[in-house]
Amino acid sequence: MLYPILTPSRFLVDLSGVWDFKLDNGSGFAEKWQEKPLENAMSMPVPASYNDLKEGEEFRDHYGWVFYQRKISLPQYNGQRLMLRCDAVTHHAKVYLDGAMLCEHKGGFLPFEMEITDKMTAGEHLLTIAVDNMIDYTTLPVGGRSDLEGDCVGEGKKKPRNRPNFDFFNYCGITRPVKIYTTPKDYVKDITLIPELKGKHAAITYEVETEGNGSCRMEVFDRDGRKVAESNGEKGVLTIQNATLWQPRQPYLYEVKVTFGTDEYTLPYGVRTVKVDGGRFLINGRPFYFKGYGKHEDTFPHGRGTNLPMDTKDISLMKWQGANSFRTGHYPYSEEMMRLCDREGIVVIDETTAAGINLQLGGVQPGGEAVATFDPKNGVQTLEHHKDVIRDLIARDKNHACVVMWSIANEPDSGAEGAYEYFKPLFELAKELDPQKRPCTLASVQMADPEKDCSAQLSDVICLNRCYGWHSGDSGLERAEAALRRELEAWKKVGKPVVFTEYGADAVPGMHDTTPTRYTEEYQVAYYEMNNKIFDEYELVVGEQVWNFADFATGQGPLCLHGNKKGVFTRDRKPKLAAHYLKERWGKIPDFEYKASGK
Ligand code: GCB
Repeated sequence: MLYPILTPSRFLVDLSGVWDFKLDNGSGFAEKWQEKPLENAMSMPVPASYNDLKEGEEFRDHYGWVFYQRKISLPQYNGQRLMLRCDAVTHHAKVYLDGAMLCEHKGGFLPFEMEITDKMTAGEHLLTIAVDNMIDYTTLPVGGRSDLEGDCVGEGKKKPRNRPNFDFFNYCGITRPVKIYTTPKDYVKDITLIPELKGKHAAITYEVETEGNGSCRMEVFDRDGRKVAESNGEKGVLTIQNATLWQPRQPYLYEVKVTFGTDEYTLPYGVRTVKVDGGRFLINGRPFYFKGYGKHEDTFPHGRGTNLPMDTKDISLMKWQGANSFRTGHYPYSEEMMRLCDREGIVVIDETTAAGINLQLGGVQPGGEAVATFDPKNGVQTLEHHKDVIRDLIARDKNHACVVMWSIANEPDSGAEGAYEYFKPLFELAKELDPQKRPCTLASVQMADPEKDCSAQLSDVICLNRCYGWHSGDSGLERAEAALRRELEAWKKVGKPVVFTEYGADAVPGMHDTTPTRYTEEYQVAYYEMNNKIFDEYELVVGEQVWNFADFATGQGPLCLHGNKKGVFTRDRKPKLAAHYLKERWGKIPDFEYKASGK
């Protein structure tokens, strides 16, 4: 799926701005709110999560549908094709134009689009997007079953609410831009590029999907605008002599220009290869070491809404520390962020929305009884949707140089009965769909045992989310160290490279002590020192991604101090002590050859 851009043949209109907005108390569809201007509407910016933008619990923790609305009118586009595109609506959308439904979409973090060419006649039109934030056993991320768990609010009355089976606030709304773009009637629909290195040269196998009549021409330009390769036809190979490679923290992007009839589309493109070889993770044939973070799209008051200044700042902070990578915990990030990572040379592990496929964690069991995660009748019912998410994610991100691995899920119940059967087809699907055949993984949960965890068989790289010294009781760092060593010894037998995709300890900013104790900034540093010492002892560990880059919002709980405080930076991006510690450590670790032999 192509990112919408302005080109000599395509127009682009961004509908960001203040829209009308209303919480639905349950009567919105019955009263047909989509057919007329919303009465008593509030003002609401798009894009943004709505939750933190008005006051009160009723608003922040609203359960169910809300309506967004605005008027649109367009100049005539000379018979061009008109598309309406939503970059992300969390979690479920119904889109209406003048009261008629255009499209329905499930899943809150990937784009969807619809053709409106014949519908946008002259004059004003009413665009309504109804958005639902309900999560349950059928959605990704997974939530508790609200039908079974309505809260009692007195006199036997029940009030349903979301029960996230994950540790981040269930932000929702129109969180990324809504756009209208045009294309000629005969147009470029999709572009697929597969890079290969042949000595100093790059051979890019390409395929262009088109609609209508025309002939296809490909041209590649370097940074100085010099043409370095060209080809005709919808399939072929573009050869760049003496290619400059896209490297972590030393990115280089070519521009690939596709012309089809009168249509033109230009894609920034980095040439690099990725491969797992024995115990090593190779980028451009050299053993790479991941240094960086698990992140969230989480800022105040945007929630998960697009925040380009913060994305830019985050990458600047990572570079300041010598970090080279992050994982998109726990959903695909905005296309703007992915393009930024291409530009800035930040390596990305690209994760699906599959958080919470684990009924051993969290109070999501109906009536309190234990339910096995993959129990066909009572367990999660996410498989088909999970496949759709993988399809849409790869369709969106397949050409990004920054993406080096797909993470199929975060902390699923990967050792449970039925886990292998659930995940095998998903790994196979990702492999089949990805033209570059990137490695696939899942971020495995603390209690996963290498003997039972299906990621031992399915993942190309073992990704471990481990909190020895934090979640593992109060027995101190010394015992935690021994337990971590024991676990690594067990993974050694599997013979695959290991990346720690999460390890972290909460630290309340400003809380200090001479003896490192939990929640102090000193303990967070001591925790990282211990973990990193062990990582350095094991050649199979080819990366460390700290949890989390910054403090972030979560639901409420007795052990939760206004959100999760595992950030190395505060939520407004001020460094804790650990930020300086990691800067010093990562400053000494090269991107390549740190664990050269990978035993
Ligand atoms: C995890 C989860 C992450 C949590 C983290 C924590 O394992 O993957 O979403 O935020 O633990 O801090 O507890």
